[in-house]
Amino acid sequence: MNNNSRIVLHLDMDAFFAAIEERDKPWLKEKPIVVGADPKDGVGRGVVSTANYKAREYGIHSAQPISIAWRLSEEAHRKGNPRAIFITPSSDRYSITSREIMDYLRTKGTTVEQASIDEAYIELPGTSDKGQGNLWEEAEKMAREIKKEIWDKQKLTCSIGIGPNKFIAKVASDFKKPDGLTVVTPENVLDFLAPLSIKVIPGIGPKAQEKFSKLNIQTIQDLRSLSEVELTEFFGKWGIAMWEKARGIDDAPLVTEYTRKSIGEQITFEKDTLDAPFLVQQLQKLALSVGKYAQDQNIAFKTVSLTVRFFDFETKSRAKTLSHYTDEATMIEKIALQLLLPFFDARENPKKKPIRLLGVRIEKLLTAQRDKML
Ligand code: TTP
Ligand code: MG
Repeated sequence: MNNNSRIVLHLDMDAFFAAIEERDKPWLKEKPIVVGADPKDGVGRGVVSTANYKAREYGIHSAQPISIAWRLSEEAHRKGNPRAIFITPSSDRYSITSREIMDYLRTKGTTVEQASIDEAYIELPGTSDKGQGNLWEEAEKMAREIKKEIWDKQKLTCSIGIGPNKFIAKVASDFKKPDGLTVVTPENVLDFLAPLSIKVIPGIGPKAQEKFSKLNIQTIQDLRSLSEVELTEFFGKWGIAMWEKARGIDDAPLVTEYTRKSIGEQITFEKDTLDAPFLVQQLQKLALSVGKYAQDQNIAFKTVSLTVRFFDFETKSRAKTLSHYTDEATMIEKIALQLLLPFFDARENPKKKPIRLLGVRIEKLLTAQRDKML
């Protein structure tokens, strides 16, 4: 085994928002659960945030229009299954749980990267007198400990992947879900990847998949038939990264400082509207929520931006950048309101078009180093 290989662990919580709901509300136990916008008996707007694994059996998934999720649940019901239970997200509880889990993980390793609300990478020191073989066993033991601790403390399950880099670790954590643990040692990397869909490679979305499918390339094994030069011709600079990923090569380091570029939230209304008091109130809610998230994460910002989508889907974004960073949540509301006002008159909305969606976002973020614990 290669003695210089890294050991990276990737953890991703299972059906995160839905699992928290199931844990906190005993009457939801073992039921199909969908967290997302209110379906309003099938005419609701907005999307699914997530669904638990029972609801996924109905074909329901993240980012799907909530009206479709509703239809799938009704369809399942007609076939004799229980209807899915639809729940509006309560983000406070999710961020508290996330924070507790992340803080716990920071006690397990010196290098921890929080990659989203429910996923993190941990890099283990890669060399030891005990030799690499032992280190991989230790990593697996640690993963079991983490899973047990998260279950004992939070009554939630997660899936963990262990590999020689971030890419392999992430693919491995997704390999067996829920409650999975997959270890891919350096000598198994090529075999592990070979049969998987090229979709697992970051950057290969539906468009690239379509391109590849014309070349009869579906799996990573298939992808290996293309040379670096061919891939570069097809995909420009992405080509080399794809060639490398197909062979399990990834040098990306963990980003231990929280490096998100922006934080935002948006809301789609039941009815398109230009009712000023209502829109102002909705904007305040969004600003408050973004501000709270930023505060929870110790993030300061310089820019606040507002997105307005009209009933006909024309979308305008307006932003204001301050001269200094601030972590004052009230600034978000203040600036967002300033940006919204011209939409009530001819400056931004001469035809008085009703509004379908509002979004508030903070950008140019400054993050406190949160990895200094232990
Ligand atoms: P994911 O980890 O992508 O999904 P998950 O944890 O619900 O399920 P899995 O077992 O497949 O990991 O996202 C974490 C949370 O982020 C998810 O619970 C809800 C939220 N989320 C959204 O709000 N919208 C989205 O489109 C996605 C993908 C996630
Ligand atoms: Mg998850």
